[in-house]
Parts: sequence; structure tokens; C-alpha cells
Amino acid sequence: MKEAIERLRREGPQRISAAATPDELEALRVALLGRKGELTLMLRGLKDVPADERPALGAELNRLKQELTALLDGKGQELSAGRDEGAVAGVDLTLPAPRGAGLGTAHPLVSILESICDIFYGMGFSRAEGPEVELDYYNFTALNFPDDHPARDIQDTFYISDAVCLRTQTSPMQVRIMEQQQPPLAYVIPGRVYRNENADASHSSEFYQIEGLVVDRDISMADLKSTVDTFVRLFFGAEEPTRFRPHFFPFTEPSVEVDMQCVACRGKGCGVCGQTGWLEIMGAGMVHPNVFRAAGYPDDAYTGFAFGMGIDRIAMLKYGIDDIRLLYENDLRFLQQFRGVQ
Ligand code: 2NM
Repeated sequence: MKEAIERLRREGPQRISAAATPDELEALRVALLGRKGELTLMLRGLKDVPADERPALGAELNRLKQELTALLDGKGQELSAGRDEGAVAGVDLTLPAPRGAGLGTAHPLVSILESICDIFYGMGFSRAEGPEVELDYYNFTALNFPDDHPARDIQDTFYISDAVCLRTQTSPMQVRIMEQQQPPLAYVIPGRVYRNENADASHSSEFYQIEGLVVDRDISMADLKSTVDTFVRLFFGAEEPTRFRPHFFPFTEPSVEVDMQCVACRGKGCGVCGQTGWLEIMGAGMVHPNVFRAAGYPDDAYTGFAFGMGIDRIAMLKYGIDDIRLLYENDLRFLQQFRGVQ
């Protein structure tokens, strides 16, 4: 009996530490301490040893049982803690995903945004992005919105405090750029903007814009027109004519809305263009002198044009999407249609 105890004291810890999985460890626990386990059988065998040796051997066996139990518990914790690493260790994380595993793809808004930016890089524009949480000053005041302009109204703008709102356009970033940089400059500023509107098929309270700004000496409306026409030719890939209609924006004077001939009916009039033969694609104009003044430019030194377009509308036109909300719901049945689409 004494020898058997000594052997178990030597070999038990070795066997426990060699267990490689929780299953192996559990089998070992049963083999040692289970109803017919080695140590259990020795305890039962105590009744056969001489009475004078029994107390010492009994105490010895109980101590060994405690030691083995502690070792089994410790090893159990070690194995379960290592389980996740063990699972990853068996996998080559550099392998390509298996075919048909559902690779991700750019969201249609992102791929359109990037291809629009690419066209402007080709014309020498740089890209900048600004904060979505903006000062009321940059979003409105510096852009020549009067204090009582309806767009400032709480109904259109998400205000965070009196002085801070979610930007309703990306133009506040144009002012930040002009504060930092002297002309000549040409920037596109893409980004998400927010308006407090009820969602329907053509309105969402969050949407994407790209605005552009070009400032130098002697920039004219003709530069704006040629830039817009180049963009339309490169993006829509055809010779659709464009037209400027007079409009009003606080930050530009004169201001225009830009239409292109309807891509669906080539100007004849159809459901896509509401029978007009034209599709509105952006707003634009010559930067208002008050905006240059807010940016700290000297009076009458520079002229510039600016434009802004809604990416959602362009994506809807390009892909024939009839409800803007589809772009924000992230329903995989919708998104998976754009796999591999550019
Ligand atoms: C638009 C339409 C027309 C615009 C103006 C400016 C700035 F900062 F230069 F004044 N940035 N963007 C602008 C002009 C935006 O969006 C429909």
C-alpha cells in the first residue's frame, strides 16, 4: 500500500499535467478519483491493512486526494482558458476565405462616393473631410445664413446645444479650409450630413454629400460649367447636355441648380424625370463675398465656385433604386446585389 501511494504521488501529477484537452482531463479524474478510481480503491483497501498502520496510511491517502484534486482543478482552468487560443492556433489565419463564404463588398454609397472623388482628383482636386458634429458658426453663420434663416430651425437641424449641431451640409469644412489656406485651392469634401426630416422614399435624416470648392484669382462661372460637364461626361459616360437654372443659396451668388438630360429617356420625358426630360444633379454657384470675408480673405482679391451634390440621389439614379431608405437599412438581400458592381 505504501508503495502504491508513493507511485501515485510521483505519477499522478505527471499524468495530470500531460492532459491536453478537457475530455482527457475528465477521463483522468474518473480514473483517479471516480467510484472505481485508483485512489478510491486504495481508500477502500484500508480496511485490509493492519489496524496500527491504518491511521497513518489513511491520513496519507486523504492528503494525496486533496493534492490531486487541486491539480485537476488547476489544470481544468488552464485548459478552458486556453480554449479560444487553441481553436485559433489550429487555423491558418492567412488563408483566403473559402469560396462562397460571402465576401464583403463596398456599400453602393461608398463605391459611388469613391468613384466621384476619383474623377475630381483627375481634375486636380484634393480631398478633405471634416467633423459631423459642427459649430453652428461654421454650419450657418460663416456661410452667410441670416440669424433667422429657416434652415437653422430646430425642425431642420439636430442641435446638440445652442452652439453645436450635426452638420446639415459639408460646407462648414470649406470655411475651415479657407481659414487655414490661401488660394489657389481646389477641394472635394465628401461626408455624411444630417437633417431632422421624416423619412420617406426620397428623404432620410442622414445622407451623403460631396461638395466642391475652387478658389483663385479670376475663377468664373465658365470654370464651374466646364468642371460640371467634365464630371457628368466621366461619371455617366455619355454626352448628356447639362443646363443651369437660376436658384438661391445663401453662400453663393449667383446660385444655380444643375440639371443633366435624363439618362433614361434622353430628354423625351419619362417616369424617372417626371416627364421633364431633365434630372437635377447638384446645386452650385459663385462663392458669396461674405463667405470669403468670414474666412478672413481680403475683399475682392479672389473669386471661386462651389457645388454640392447628394450621393444618395446619384446612387438611386445610377442603380434604379426607388427608395432612399434601402441605402440605410443594410438588408443583405439588397446589399448583395452590389457584389462586384462598380
Ligand atoms: C451647395 C450648392 C452651392 C457650397 C458653397 C460652399 C462655400 F463654402 F464655399 F461657401 N461650399 N459648398 C455650395 C454651393 C453647396 O450644395 C447644394
